[in-house]
Amino acid sequence: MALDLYYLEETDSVCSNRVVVTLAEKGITDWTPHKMILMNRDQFKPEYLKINPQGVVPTLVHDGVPIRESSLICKYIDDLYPEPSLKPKELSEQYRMNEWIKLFDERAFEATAVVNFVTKFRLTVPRDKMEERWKVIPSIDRLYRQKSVVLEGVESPYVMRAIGSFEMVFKLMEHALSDDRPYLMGDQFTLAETNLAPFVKVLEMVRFLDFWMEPYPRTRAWWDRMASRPSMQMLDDFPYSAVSEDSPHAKSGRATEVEFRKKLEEYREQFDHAFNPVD
Ligand SMILES: N[C@@H](CCC(=O)N[C@@H](CS)C(=O)NCC(=O)O)C(=O)O
Repeated sequence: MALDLYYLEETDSVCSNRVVVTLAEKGITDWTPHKMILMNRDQFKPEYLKINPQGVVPTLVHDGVPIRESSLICKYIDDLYPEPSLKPKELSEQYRMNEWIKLFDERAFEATAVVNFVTKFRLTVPRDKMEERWKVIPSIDRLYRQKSVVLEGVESPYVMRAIGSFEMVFKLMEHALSDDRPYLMGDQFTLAETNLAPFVKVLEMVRFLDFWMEPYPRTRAWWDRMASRPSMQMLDDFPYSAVSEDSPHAKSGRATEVEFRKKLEEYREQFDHAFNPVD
């Protein structure tokens, strides 16, 4: 059996990291790495577009068959190697896990990209480099989002949307974890964890995690459990990590913190009442 992974090896490459962390959690090592570099436009090379027509990373190729979409790749890997299983046994519980993953795909992915762009990309990538990138970006959604966030900073409406998305995710998590379960699905560590932890990692990289998670102590404890796992610690060895206080993520995050926190407070004042999970 041949498993080839086309991915980005960077601490903040969230979609690739979902897959890398899932492989590590399952103890799978016999895969062939194909490291991609976005700045070299590897994702738009004809041979890559054949396996991923949207020109996005990652792609897993299993015996010549391409599997796309990071959350689906993680499920595929878990089905391909049943042990140790990263999904609950009960069908209804599998559905619940998939409901979490759908929420992370739909809300947390874009929110994480916005946090990364309003900090590191906005403050460290030269504007002419961004303009070059925007001229050839194939997705109108990404173009509007990136331009708005880079040009308007925290005043971009996408920033409020991102705050709303993470707030919704954290409120749902805090509620689910209120029975002191260690993981979202109970005692079992599952794909719900591997599909969210790389996103939350970016909040840690830009030093937003401590203030953002203040009202969510159980979610914070969940994150501390994630952060202590070797599969997550491995990400700190990748390029662009933010262990150092001088890293671009740490510096640009700290430079944005005051104005970002104001937006978070504004959101909580206006919308906190609007969404509160109950049993
Ligand atoms: N929904 C896709 C999204 C993949 C995605 O957007 N990947 C980013 C890197 S994290 C990418 O390839 N960006 C290409 C670009 O910026 O040109 C998935 O989950 O796999």
